[in-house]
Amino acid sequence: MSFPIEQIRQMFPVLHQEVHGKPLVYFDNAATTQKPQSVIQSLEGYYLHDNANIHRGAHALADRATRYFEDTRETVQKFLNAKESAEIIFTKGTTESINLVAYTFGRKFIQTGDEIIISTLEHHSNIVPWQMLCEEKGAILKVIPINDAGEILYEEFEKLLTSKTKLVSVVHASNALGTINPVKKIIDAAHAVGAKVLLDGAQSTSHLEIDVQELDCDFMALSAHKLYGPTGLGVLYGKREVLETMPPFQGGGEMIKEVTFEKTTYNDIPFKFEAGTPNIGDVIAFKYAIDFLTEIGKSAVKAHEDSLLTYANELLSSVKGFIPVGTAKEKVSVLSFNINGMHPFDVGVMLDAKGIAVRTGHHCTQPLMKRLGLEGTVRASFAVYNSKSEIEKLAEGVSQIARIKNK
Ligand code: 7TS
Repeated sequence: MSFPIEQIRQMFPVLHQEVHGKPLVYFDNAATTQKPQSVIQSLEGYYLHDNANIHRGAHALADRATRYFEDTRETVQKFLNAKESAEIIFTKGTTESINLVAYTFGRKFIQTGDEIIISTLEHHSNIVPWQMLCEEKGAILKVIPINDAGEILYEEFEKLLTSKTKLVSVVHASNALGTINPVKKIIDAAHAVGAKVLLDGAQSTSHLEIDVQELDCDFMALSAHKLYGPTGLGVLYGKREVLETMPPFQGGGEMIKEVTFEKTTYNDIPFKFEAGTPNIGDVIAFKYAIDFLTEIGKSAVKAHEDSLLTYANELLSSVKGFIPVGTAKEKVSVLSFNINGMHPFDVGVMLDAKGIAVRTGHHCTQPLMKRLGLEGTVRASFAVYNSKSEIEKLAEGVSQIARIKNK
């Protein structure tokens, strides 16, 4: 069966508009994806009919809101193939999920002289929390190097592992280059020295089949807004046995069993990590985003996006002055590039004038850009609703822009 691209595009109202008098081509999906009608309708329906605070009300609306909220937790559990829904914690996003681990697991288990390993490919949100922790604790941050294609040097990673390694925190798929890391190998090697592993799944979860039990990662962080869901919402998956050893993140309502002025006892997971009223409406709507992806099927999504990436590479490689950045063998649908002699921002503005939305700059990966000797790149990132004709528009646009400089 051919991929039902037109049917899928119809589900995304925002795509059907003109920008600067040109039909919108949205290629900024690694920053955030657009939302299907079902997600938008769920948000509207929640505030029209169901709005109530959860977990503590005796009335019908509170009961309904709680049920829908917990339905999403179960949907996420199945989506990641976690063992139980208690291992799914709702956060504000990948950034908060990583910070939660740094503040709780990190503060408790990482001491002076201990080591944390990350990679050169990391987003700032998987660098800075660990630097802050290392500074506080006198721990050591080690970085896995990469080759010029943007792939980590696995043998170098093995050399960095020691009995002092307490945590390995790596990106599953790079936002700046698209590289898919060999995470299963990384996890197994880290476990062999007794280290825990956190995967930054911000970019992988919308493209790749995820099975946290098979991967055996201890934590996975993700953002709903990169998965066709609402902004300001994310998930931290953690193994029960690890989460149970961790102190709470924030103190407040919901995360307690009993409070007296002398002593407080904490709630069970996942509630121990969900202090205060959560983002109820967005959590409820997130279920529809996952259902949307699950119905199409991740393997069909990946095949479609791979074909877009291959087509884009094919068309753009014949453009004079086109310099691809990040040529790893295993990639998600991210195409980073530069045009010889042009600043990435200027290319982005010129593409925008043609209705084509891309991102330019360092993509919150400044150390990676430094390693590559670049100030930044132009990044086109493709999603399930993008089409081959949009890739042709990108290639045509880039070709026109490149001709100005590279005659
Ligand atoms: N990790 C990776 C790999 C990311 O791509 C991002 C966001 C984050 C963490 C942080 O996610 P947040 O939802 O908490 O902000 N990446 C991008 C990007 O590539 N362009 O804009 C945001």
